Amino acid sequence: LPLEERLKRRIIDGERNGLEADLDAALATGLAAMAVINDILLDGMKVVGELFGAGQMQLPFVLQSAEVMKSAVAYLEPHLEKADDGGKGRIVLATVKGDVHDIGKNLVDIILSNNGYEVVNIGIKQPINAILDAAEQNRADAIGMSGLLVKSTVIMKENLVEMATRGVAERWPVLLGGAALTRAYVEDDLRSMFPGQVHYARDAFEGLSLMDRVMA
Ligand code: B1M
Repeated sequence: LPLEERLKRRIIDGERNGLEADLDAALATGLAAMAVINDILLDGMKVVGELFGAGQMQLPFVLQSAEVMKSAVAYLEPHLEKADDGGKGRIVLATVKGDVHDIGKNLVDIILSNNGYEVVNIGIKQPINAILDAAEQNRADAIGMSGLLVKSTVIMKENLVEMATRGVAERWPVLLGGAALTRAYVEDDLRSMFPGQVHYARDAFEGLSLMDRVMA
């Protein structure tokens, strides 16, 4: 198989053997590390999602694919462009309560960290209490919530309601992202009920440009 196809296959098949050599080979062709992630590896994850959704792939294999994806991102991380060294602002990032998906959240972490933000990544399955405590303790400038399950979109709404109830809606601009969200849900439904700022980020790069806007 050609290199790109082989790398994509590694994600789909959850095959780690030879991964690093293939990643090195991809970088040696002049591809940027981010392009390898976005244009090749994430394509593989997309196929994994489709196969799983269609009942053609069992969960343990999805997990293996996710592990290979994570290893690949970790291997590429030192090669990612680093524009800035922090100081642009601080964001608390979490995957919401009940949700374990963290590959997207961790990509957001990498992109923001490499572009001047300090990221306090508190992990997966985080209830709103933990998110707000972390934001308070770390004097965060913004809060980012990720979630991939449809039920996570409901949790995000509950989280915003809780922030409003506690009177902290205007304290932290909120960034929301994850595959189950839509722009319309965030910008029409959620925004109309939330007294503070709430933004939808389709991907990690939109997350970065939103942070740049929020902090300007
Ligand atoms: Co799960 N899973 N999964 N899964 N999984 C999905 C999400 C699903 C769509 C698959 C499918 O059915 N086709 C489906 C959800 C369906 C639904 O809710 N309607 C699903 C399901 C059902 C489940 C379980 C319930 C399965 C089960 O147990 N029966 C279970 C849930 C457990 C739980 O959370 N309580 C489960 C478990 C798992 C694994 C553990 C095996 C594994 C996760 C491993 C891990 O993350 N450590 C896994 C995986 C890998 C997937 C798929 C295949 C891939 C997700 C992924 O990593 N994508 C996924 C299919 C899909 O998404 N279509 C699926 C790559 C990643 C980079 O994309 O996170 O969307 P994503 O991030 C993007 C953007 O969304 C955005 O930036 C990134 C790109 O730059 N973004 C943000 C994300 N967060 C952001 C935050 C921001 C800004 C941008 O600011 C704060």
